[in-house]
Amino acid sequence: MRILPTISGPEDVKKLSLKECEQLSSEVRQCIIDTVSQQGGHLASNLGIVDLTIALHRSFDSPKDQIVFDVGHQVYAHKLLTGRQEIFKTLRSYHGMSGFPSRAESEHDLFDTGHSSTSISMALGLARARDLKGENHHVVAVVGDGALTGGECYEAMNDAGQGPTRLIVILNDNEMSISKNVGALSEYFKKIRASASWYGGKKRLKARITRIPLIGKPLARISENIMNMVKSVTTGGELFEALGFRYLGPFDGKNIEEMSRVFEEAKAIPDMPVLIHIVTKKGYGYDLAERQPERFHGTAPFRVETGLKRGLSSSKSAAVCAGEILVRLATEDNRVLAVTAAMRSGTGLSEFAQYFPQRFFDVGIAEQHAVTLCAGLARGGFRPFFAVYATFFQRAYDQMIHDVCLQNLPVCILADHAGLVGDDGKTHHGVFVIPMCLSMPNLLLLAPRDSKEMELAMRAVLRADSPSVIAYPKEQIEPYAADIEGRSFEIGRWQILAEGSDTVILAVGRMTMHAVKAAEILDKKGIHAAVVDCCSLKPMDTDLLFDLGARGLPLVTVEEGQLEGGMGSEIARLLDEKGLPAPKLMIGIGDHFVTHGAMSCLLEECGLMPQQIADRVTDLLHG
Ligand SMILES: Cc1ncc(C[n+]2csc(CCOP(=O)(O)OP(=O)(O)O)c2C)c(N)n1
Repeated sequence: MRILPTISGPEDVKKLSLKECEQLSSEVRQCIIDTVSQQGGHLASNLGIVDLTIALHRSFDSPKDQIVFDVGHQVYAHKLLTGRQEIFKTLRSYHGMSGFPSRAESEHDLFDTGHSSTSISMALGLARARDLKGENHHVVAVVGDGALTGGECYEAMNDAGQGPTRLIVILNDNEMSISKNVGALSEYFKKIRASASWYGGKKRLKARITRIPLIGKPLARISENIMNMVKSVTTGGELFEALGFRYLGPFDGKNIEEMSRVFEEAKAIPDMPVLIHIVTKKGYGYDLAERQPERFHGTAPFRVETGLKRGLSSSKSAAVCAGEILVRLATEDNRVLAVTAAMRSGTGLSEFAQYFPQRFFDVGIAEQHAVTLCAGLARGGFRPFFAVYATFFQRAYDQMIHDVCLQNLPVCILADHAGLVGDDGKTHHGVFVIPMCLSMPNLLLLAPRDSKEMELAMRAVLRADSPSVIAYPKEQIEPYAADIEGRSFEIGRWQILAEGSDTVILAVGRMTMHAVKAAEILDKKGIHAAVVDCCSLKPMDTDLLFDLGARGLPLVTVEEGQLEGGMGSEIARLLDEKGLPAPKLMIGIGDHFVTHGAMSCLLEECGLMPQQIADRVTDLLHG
């Protein structure tokens, strides 16, 4: 009989025998494989954490006990065990289940998360709140070894180590971030894990002693006590002990019984934080994901038998284009360096890393450090390009202002995944990058509309001696608009993509293509709209803007980002300063967070599809 369908909440997990838990574990894994192969999603991390999740729900009493998962991409088993089996098949689809923790979905999800390295701070806050209220439940943070490369974890541990707050941190160590984990800490964990091989030896020795007739069993008990005493001396964890934590581990993340026992032990430790080191295997239970954990970290729908993606896309992502361009630039100019914060392949830098290993730096999940490192590299005479998803770049707001722009250093941020990103949803949309950057003095902010413009933009910033951000979307940006007569990309110059006598649509990035299509729709209705590509957002092309403003045609702005403080607002401010009328219509994302789902659904929801733009322009002119 299948066990998973009988689990409607953690209380049902607690009723299971150990053997039944093991059966549940393989059913959960199968369900995750089946669903992710249909829907896409984070596979390898979720497979690796199934047994640990079952052990957590056996020992802790969620939602009374509070469990916070770091990042939140690995909560599929948690969702399946906390009453969400029915909606699991809708994973990451529009109006379906989120791929990340979601407060709206369940009382078992404490925060809506998607960014890394926040769980220990969140859990410490919950634990202190508990103590202030005189409550006594447990608070648990589950954090990966990748997430533990993020500095915020150490700020939190340093604080927690002051005691006397009771807090349990579980280190889910699978040796992987998205790719192989990097840095001195990953070496440290390697040493601790190596000492864990001692456990295998210990188990074998115990089995052998137990088999000795008559005295075997008591002898095994005595020797285990001695071995346990040795354990705390030999297994490391000094780093965490120095931070004021009690360190327990490492333990086998496939052994539900052992983990349950350790969790019970940890629950009994009073008035201090405890770190439990669990060793798991990314991709566990699906051979292809075990062998290629990076490929299956996050995946599009795929065929289970072969691992091949369903529906191959022939076009290159913008990230791959950026990576290829960077290789070309690095070949021509040996000052060019590439930096990533644990997103080597995601940001298209794998090729660069192969060709120029000395000029490539993976700093771990440390966007703040990455930006300031770039400041140092630029100050030292180099031209660093930091390729980062726009949403994670938000982390480095102050570093960008204080360490880069204030120093006026030639650091270039390649802000990938700018705009909506689709099924990862609200934690991942890169819709704040324009408002975030428009106010930074000395900064160049460029948003090329396609791969051809992207190369021109990257070459332009290399020639300029300034801080810069080049923003581009997640998906492909194949050239689509014909060359503008003899005109090459220029910082501070916009490009007229279509002429028109009734209105002017000022658009940026991917929205320029939507504006061109909207203009075609309008044309059929007898409305002639000019379309301008505002590819240089800082500085803006004020000559052209004021000229257009002075013509008296109604202006419309279209951007795939927050309207507050965005391109339209800035254009309105500039026009107002000049005594010219503000745009009549500003299209973009309102003052809310956008959900997850297929990109087309989200663009539609935000009113950013060509037909919707055309309809609103029609209403403006004829309404
Ligand atoms: C601030 C931030 N930067 C980058 C990412 C992208 N990212 C998502 S998961 C991940 C790796 C996490 O590794 P780990 O914590 O070890 O978890 P695992 O997937 O190995 O279980 C990265 C880099 C992110 N979510 N947040």
